[in-house]
Amino acid sequence: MSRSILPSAVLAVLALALGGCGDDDAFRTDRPILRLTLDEYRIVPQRIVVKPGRMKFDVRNTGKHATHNLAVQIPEGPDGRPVELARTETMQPGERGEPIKVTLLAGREYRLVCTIANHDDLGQYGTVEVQR
Ligand SMILES: [Cu+2]
Repeated sequence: MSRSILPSAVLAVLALALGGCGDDDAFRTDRPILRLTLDEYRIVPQRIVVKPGRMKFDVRNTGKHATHNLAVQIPEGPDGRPVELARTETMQPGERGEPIKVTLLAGREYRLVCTIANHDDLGQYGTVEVQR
């Protein structure tokens, strides 16, 4: 059983290493809508820069075998723990969720994450930076 775990762990580490290189690879948009895809185990695009205001997150699970969702969080709330602002329903592979809307404030950086199982640990997270 542990044999099947190892290759995916190695792939997850490789994915993290690849995702970490290059600092100017953020997706930038002035529009109030973000179309994101979820798969095993990523949020695409992973780094996003937007303008302040009401943002619509239109999310699809393009993965092959796992369910996913998308939560928008403030990384550190008053008690130092993440605060969830909104979360999509759980999507089956190939499914598109009902879009969620969140008001994003200038100067903040929000965290995106799939809250299912250990998908966060496997690399399924991202950021939304809000610039004027
Ligand atoms: Cu997931």
